[in-house]
Amino acid sequence: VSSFPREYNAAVDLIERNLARGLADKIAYFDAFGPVTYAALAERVDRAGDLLRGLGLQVEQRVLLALVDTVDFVAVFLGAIKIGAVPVPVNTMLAPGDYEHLLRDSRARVLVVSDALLPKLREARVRSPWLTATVVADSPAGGPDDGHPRLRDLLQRAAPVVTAADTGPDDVAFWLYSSGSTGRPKAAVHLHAHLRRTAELYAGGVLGLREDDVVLSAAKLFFAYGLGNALTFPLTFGATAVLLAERPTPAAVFAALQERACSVFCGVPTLFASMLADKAHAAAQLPALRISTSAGEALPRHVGERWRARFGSDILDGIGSTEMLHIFLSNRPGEIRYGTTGLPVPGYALRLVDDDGAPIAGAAEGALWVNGPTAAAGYFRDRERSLQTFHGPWTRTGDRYARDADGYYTYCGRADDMLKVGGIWVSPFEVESALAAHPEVLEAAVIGHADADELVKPRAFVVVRDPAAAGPELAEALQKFVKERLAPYKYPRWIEFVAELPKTATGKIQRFRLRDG
Ligand code: 3SK
Repeated sequence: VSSFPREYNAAVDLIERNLARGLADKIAYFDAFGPVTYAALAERVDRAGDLLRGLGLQVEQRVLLALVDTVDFVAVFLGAIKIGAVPVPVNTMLAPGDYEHLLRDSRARVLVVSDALLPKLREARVRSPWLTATVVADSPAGGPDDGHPRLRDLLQRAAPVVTAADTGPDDVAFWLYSSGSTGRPKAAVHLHAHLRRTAELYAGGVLGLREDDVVLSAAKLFFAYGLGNALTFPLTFGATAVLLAERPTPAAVFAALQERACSVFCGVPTLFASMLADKAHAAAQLPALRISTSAGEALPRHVGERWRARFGSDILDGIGSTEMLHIFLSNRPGEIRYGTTGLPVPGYALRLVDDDGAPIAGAAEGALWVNGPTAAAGYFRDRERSLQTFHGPWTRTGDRYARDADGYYTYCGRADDMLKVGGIWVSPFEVESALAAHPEVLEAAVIGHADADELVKPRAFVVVRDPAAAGPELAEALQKFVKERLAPYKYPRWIEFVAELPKTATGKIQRFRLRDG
C-alpha cells in the first residue's frame, strides 16, 4: 500500500485523483436527480465546504448528516472533511428519540437533513444545546423545510473553490455510530488515512474494482459498508456509482442494476435471498454483473450457490465492522468457498482467541480479533467500551469463528449469543442456517430458552415465504429437517412463526430483543 505524506486530506485525495486522471467529464454518480460528472462533483464538494465554513463550522467540529442517498450526501461529507470538520452520517431510519441522543452525544454544530426526514428531527433539533444551524437538502420524496435554508440555495451562493484545512493522515475525518447488538450507539472515530486504506486493501486487493465498473450498493451511505461501496471505492478507482434514495427492495434493485448495467453489486444476505425468491423477477437476468459482495451477516451457502447458478456471477461473502470501517475477512474471486467468510484480507491480521484471551493456532474455534490500519481511534467519550473493544493494535469483533486447516473462516455467531446446550456450545447461526436451507423458510433467528427443567435449549423464530403455511405441521417438519442435518441436541425445541426479525441498522439479527421478549 502507498504511504501518506505528512499533510494529507482524504477529501482532496478522493476528488483530485480523478481530475488528475483526466476523468473530469466522466459520470461519477447517477442519483434520483440525474448524472453528475467528476468535475461537477469536485465543484459541489468545494461549495459544500465553503458553505459549512460560512455557517461557522470549524476544524474538528461535527456536522450531523441525516441524509438519504443522493450526491448531496457525498458533497457535504467530503466538503466537511476538506475544511477539517467532522461529518457524522447517521441512520435515516431511526425513531425521533434516537436523533436527540445523536445530536447531543456528537455535539454537532450543524445539521444537514433531507426534507423528507426533517419531521423526525424537529423535536431533537430544538433540544440540542450545541446546534447553531440547520440546512435542508432536497430528497426525491420531498418534504418541508420549516423555514431553514435549502442546501441547493446555499450551494449556489457558496464559492466554487475552497481551500483545504491543514490536516494529516492521523487527523479525525469522520465518525460513524456503531449500533452493535446491545447498548446505546457509540461513535467510532475514524481518521483521514482510513478511507484510502479500505479502498486499497479490500476494494483494490480483493474485489479488484476498476475504472470501468458501475457500482450499486444496497447498503446506504450512512453505513460503513455502504460508505465504502458507494463513496470511497468508486472515487478511489474512478468508477461510477448509482445511488438509490429509496428502500432497496428487490424491485428497485433489479431495476437499477438493469437500467445502469451495473457490474458490481454490494448487497446483504437477506436481499440476495429475497431477490432469488422474487416471483415478479423470476426470469430477470443481469448480464452486466461481474461480481457482488455480501456483508452484515454470513451468507448462507445455498444463497451463494443459487445466485451463481441463476446469474452466472459470484457473491464474495465477507465481514467487516463499523470499527474497522470495512471488510477485513473475505472470500476472493476464484477462491470462493460458499458457506465460509473466506480468508483474511491482505493487510489485516486475524487472531482466534480462547476464553482466557490467549491466541489459538491452527484449525480451531474462538473469538475473532483483528489488527489492521483502519481501526477506529476509539469511541468518543466512552472510555469503558473503548477499553473493552480496542486492545493496542487489536480490535475485538465480538464474533466467534472457526478456522479450518486451509485457513478459511466460518462464522459461528456472536460471542454473546452462543448457547450452551447440555454443556456443549451451540451456535445459533448454525441452527438458523439449517432452518434457512428449508424451501419454506425465508430467515430464522435462534436464541436459548429454559425448558421446564431450567435447562437451556434452542428456540427458533422463523419467517416463512408463505404465511399461510405456518402452523404445527410445518414446525414439526422444520424440527425434523434440522435433526437430519445437525447433531440432534441442536434442533429447536420450540418454533414460533413471526412476520419479521428485529435487526440492527447494519442488518444483524438482534437476538437480545428476542430474548427480552
Ligand atoms: O457488517 C459488516 O460485515 C460490515 C462490513 C463492512 C463495513 C461495515 C460493516 C458493519
